[in-house]
Parts: sequence; C-alpha cells; structure tokens
Amino acid sequence: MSGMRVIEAAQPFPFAFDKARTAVIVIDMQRDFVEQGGFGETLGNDVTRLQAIIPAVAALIGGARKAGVPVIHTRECHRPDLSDLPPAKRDRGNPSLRIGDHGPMGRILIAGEPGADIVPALYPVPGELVIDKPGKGAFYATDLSAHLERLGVTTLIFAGVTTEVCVQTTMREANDRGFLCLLAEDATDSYFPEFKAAAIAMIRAQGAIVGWTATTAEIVEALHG
Ligand code: C5J
Repeated sequence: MSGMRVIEAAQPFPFAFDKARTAVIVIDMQRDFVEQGGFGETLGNDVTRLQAIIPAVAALIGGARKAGVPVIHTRECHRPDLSDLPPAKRDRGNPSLRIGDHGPMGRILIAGEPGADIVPALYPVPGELVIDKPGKGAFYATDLSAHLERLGVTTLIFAGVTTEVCVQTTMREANDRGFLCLLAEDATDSYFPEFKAAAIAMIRAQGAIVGWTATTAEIVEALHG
C-alpha cells in the first residue's frame, strides 16, 4: 500500500508526504523549559504557557507511534564540564541562574540532571532516539543527519518548544538540508504568543518558504488514513 498522504487543510497549501519516509521530531519538551525552577523560568518567563501544549504533543506522539512513524526527541543541554557551552551563550543576558548553576531540578540545562530531562507525560519509550544538542538547532553538533539518513526519512513533522527559537531554528536547518517540514501548530508554543504567531507566519510565507503547518488532529488523521 502506498505511503503517500495529503493534508488538504495544511497551510499555506495542501501538504503531500510519504508516511513511510516520515519522522516526528519533538523539540526540547524538557522540565527545564516547561516546569517551575528551570532554565525558562530563570530567564523570567511564564512557563505555564508551555505546559498547556503537553496534551497536543502527547496526541501527536501517540498517533505517530500507532502509525509506526519514528518519534525523535531532542534535549538542549550541555556536558557537565561545560566544554560544549560557549561563554557567549553562558554569559548572555541576566538570568537568576546561568546554565551549569545548581537549581531546584539539578544543574541548569546539564545532561543527566533531572531538569534537562523530558517531562514525564512525553517520556520516550525504549528504542526512540533522543538527541542531546548544545545549540538551538538539532542538526548543529549532533548526529541527527546520520540517523535520518539511516531511517530513510525525507519528511519531518515538528512539535515542541519554543516555536521561534529551537523549533524554528531546527526547521530552517532541516529545510536547507532538503527535508519537507511540517509544524504541528497546536503542539508548539512560545513564552511570547506574538512570537509564536510571527514564527508560524514566517514559516508559511512566500509559498511555504520554511515549511507547512497543520493541526495535530489533521496530522494524526493523515498518519492513520
Ligand atoms: C530556548 C528552546 N528558548 N528550546 N530553547 O532557549 O527553544
């Protein structure tokens, strides 16, 4: 049976993709961004906005698993010795705790610490790829490209946080590498609603210059169609 699917309601125009060559990539649904006391909150953000998308992300993950589509998770985090943390990143801004400092969920954004891990409701199941990344984009300084090549993936469906930072950066990296990119618009969010809206508009503009968007329900229906 053909794996070709079309989401007619996708924006800015229908999105055609091969389910057999698709993966879902869930960006940085980590406690440090979503829960109180983590990196997001140390930067002065209201993290409750991001908590609200957990059910939609869970629905997308569940739909992908049921359809046999690989789910890849990313985590923005650094080595405990900070050797992959440029001073320009660590010293940026005026957070109450910097990356590597000790917070209520362990050292902020450090691999292996509770805060850097994925929220329990969206936890990877055994066998799912988890990519730790030191940057905003998931292709920079990771082996994501090699994994996607091995899996034969040509289409990526995106979810996660934050829309205009790590999600959009990774979509742009993927778009430049020749992947078809679709964003689940209700399974992503930003600390700033206006930035989410602007990122979605930028992605869709100029004939899907970065990619397409659709709702989680539309995507899950297409995966099961
Ligand atoms: C940020 C991310 N916003 N995952 N990271 O620093 O978007």
